[in-house]
Amino acid sequence: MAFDKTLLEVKAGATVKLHLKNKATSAAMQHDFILVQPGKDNEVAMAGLAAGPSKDYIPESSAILAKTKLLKPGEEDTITFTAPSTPGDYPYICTFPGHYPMMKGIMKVN
Ligand SMILES: [Cu+2]
Repeated sequence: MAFDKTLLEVKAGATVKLHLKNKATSAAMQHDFILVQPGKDNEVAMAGLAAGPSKDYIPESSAILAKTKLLKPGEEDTITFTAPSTPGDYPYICTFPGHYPMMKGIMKVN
């Protein structure tokens, strides 16, 4: 249970195309990719838990910069977004319950 890439590097303001595929085989293993403002990973993970299954554990939050859908095993999603204009290390997480401690990475904006 992890992202296969835990470090992504992009240029500030660049158009980023991201493809996420859930390669899990267990039906209980659902995943998403949620890119957040620096320092907001824990807050967004907790808000995801509070949002619950009816929201696919994806909260409404101004700290979220980009997100995929919540994917069941075998499903995939491609998103296009504009990278932040401010350089820095932006965390991304999976907000499915119990995954956040292990499923996270950093998008380095240069
Ligand atoms: Cu996950």
